[in-house]
Amino acid sequence: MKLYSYWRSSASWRVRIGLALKGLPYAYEAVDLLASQQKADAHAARNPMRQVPVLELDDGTRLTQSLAILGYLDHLRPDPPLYPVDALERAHAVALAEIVNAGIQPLQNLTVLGRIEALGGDKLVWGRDVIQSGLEALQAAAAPHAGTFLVGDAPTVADLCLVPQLYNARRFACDLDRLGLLTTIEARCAALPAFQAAHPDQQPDAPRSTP
Ligand SMILES: N[C@@H](CCC(=O)N[C@@H](CS)C(=O)NCC(=O)O)C(=O)O
Repeated sequence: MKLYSYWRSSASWRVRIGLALKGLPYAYEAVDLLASQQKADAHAARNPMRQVPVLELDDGTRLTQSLAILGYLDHLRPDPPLYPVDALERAHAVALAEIVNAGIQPLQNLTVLGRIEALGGDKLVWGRDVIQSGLEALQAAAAPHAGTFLVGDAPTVADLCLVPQLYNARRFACDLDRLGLLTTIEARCAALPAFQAAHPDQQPDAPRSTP
């Protein structure tokens, strides 16, 4: 398999965690979002939304949308499950994942921030506000179901969405003191090798710091 990814892309990061948790090997193909490589026709042929991630299977089939890709990985290798097997737990996990996937990340992606700026708005204030209010809603929604992780005692698709979104929250200077449940769970995720391997700084296209 080949993953088209960008080191700081939160949606790509979700898929990298899923691949690592399942121990699935893959080739990494960087798409430089800052150089607008996602806008090129070659990438539009992979994903008409001109976004990463794209997971290309060995037979050339291309999968897009991180949550759909994670669902595919669960069928390919069910253990450990990213989507809980129990129907209610699954619904809770998907609801939390969608708060990030549909309710936060699309409001602060590169294209939207560029439009805010072009319209004369302050993209950093906008980004901070939508991430802050979204994560506060996520925390309130998670509280009744949380165990060691967001839903129960093993990482689910919800945690795979949480960790990259908190990274973005720091970049936008959100107030994390109000998000204690989320940052506690983030720390538990960060202790796991799969989450460490998927971190942006570990990716081949991450800028190398000069000695
Ligand atoms: N819902 C999509 C979101 C994909 C997405 O927004 N990707 C961002 C990076 S995290 C992107 O490629 N942005 C490029 C752009 O905005 O031009 C998914 O989960 O895969």
